Order: sequence, then C-alpha cells, then structure tokens
Amino acid sequence: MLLKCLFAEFLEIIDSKLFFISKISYLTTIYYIVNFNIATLVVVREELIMAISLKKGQKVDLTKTNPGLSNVIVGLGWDTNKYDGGASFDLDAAAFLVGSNGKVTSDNDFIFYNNPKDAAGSVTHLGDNKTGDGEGDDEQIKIELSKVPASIEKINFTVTIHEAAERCQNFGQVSNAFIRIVDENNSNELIRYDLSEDYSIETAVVVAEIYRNNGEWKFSAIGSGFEGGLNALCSNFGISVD
Ligand SMILES: [Ca+2]
Ligand SMILES: [Ca+2]
Repeated sequence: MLLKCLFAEFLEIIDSKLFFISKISYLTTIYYIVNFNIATLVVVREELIMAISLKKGQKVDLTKTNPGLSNVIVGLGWDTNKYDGGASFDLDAAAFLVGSNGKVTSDNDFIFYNNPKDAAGSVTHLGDNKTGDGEGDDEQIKIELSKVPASIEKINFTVTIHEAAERCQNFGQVSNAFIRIVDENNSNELIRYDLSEDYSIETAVVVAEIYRNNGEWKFSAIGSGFEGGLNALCSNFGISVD
C-alpha cells in the first residue's frame, strides 16, 4: 500500500515536471515568435525611416509619391543650450511664401506666430513655443496644398533666434534641429531632414522649402545658415524691414 502511494506520488511529480517543461517550451516558442516579429518590425521601420530621411541638398517628391495628399503639417524642432549666457532662448519657425523670383508679393506672405495665416488661408502657423524643451515638434505650420495661390512657387521654412543679438545667442548653441513633413490625415511622417551641420555664428537658418514642379510639390533640404537674424532673412525674401 505504501509502495503504491509512493509510486503514485512519484508519477505525479514526473507528470507535473513534464507539464512544467512543456509549458516552458511553449512559452519559449511564443517568446521567439514574438521576438522575431518585433525584430522584423524594427528592421522594416528603420528601412521606412531611411527612405524618407534626407541629407542637406537633397530633393524629393512630396505629392507625386503621396497621391491625394491634401493637408500637411510641417513640424520643426530644436533643443537649445540655454545655460550658455543665462538668458532665455526662444527659437521661432516661419514660412515665406514666394513667387518665381524668390520674393514675397506682400508682407502678409511672411507667416509666423504674429501673422499666423496668409490671405488665402493656405498656410497657418500653429503657435509659438518659447523654450524648445522636449522632443518632437516645437512649432508647427499647417499647409492646405490645394489652397496655395498659383502665384506662390515656393514656400521656404526658416528658424530664427528671437533677440539673438541682444542675448548673444546663435545656432552654435542649438542642437537636434530638424524639419519633418507629416500627412495631417493619418499623422504619417512623409519626409524628415535632420540638420546635422554644426552652425556657429548664424542667427537664422533656411531649413527647407517645398516648391512646385510640373504640377506637383517637391521638398528640398536646404540647411543654409544666415548671419543677421530675422532682418537678413526678411530682406532676402523681399520683406520690407523697418
Ligand atoms: Ca518660439
Ligand atoms: Ca525640442
């Protein structure tokens, strides 16, 4: 009787061990399947990101490769080393709507936080950010492509430093600057350009532009630094500076 009991107990132990082992291998299999898929997704995601990340000087189709694209959000981001000099550090994104001669036809085509919309309502600045703290877009500009007047050939996107001269600040103290174009309908990032260049004394940067090309819009990564801040930039695009 005792032997029988011991034997039963022994079998039970073996049984539970086997059950445990099979459970482990089952979990391991699931683990590998999930892990494999995550690894695949990471590779696919990186390939997607690679496909849209631009270098300075590169041009890429915007509407041709994204048929039906209507509204885009242009996101600009940056981080500042605010401890250099101690003053607060405020960068501002802007858009200049220019004709084929590269100049605006009206001062109203200089879109920034204080003039957030053009007359046609095609380009809207979505708000001033005063610190640049954190990742992601610091300021955004929305563009309704179908509303952009035919006379506008290019839209230039710029970033300037507010009161750069007074605060002795320049782009040498700015890092992680980028521009990205996002489809407003599904929040997909279509194009991204990270400004990898080390700027030094510049106080304004023409980051990028979109421009008309055979009935489509293309994107060009520019990344040109300007000395003389907003005033120099405005003169460049034909805005009268007081
Ligand atoms: Ca700002
Ligand atoms: Ca930031």
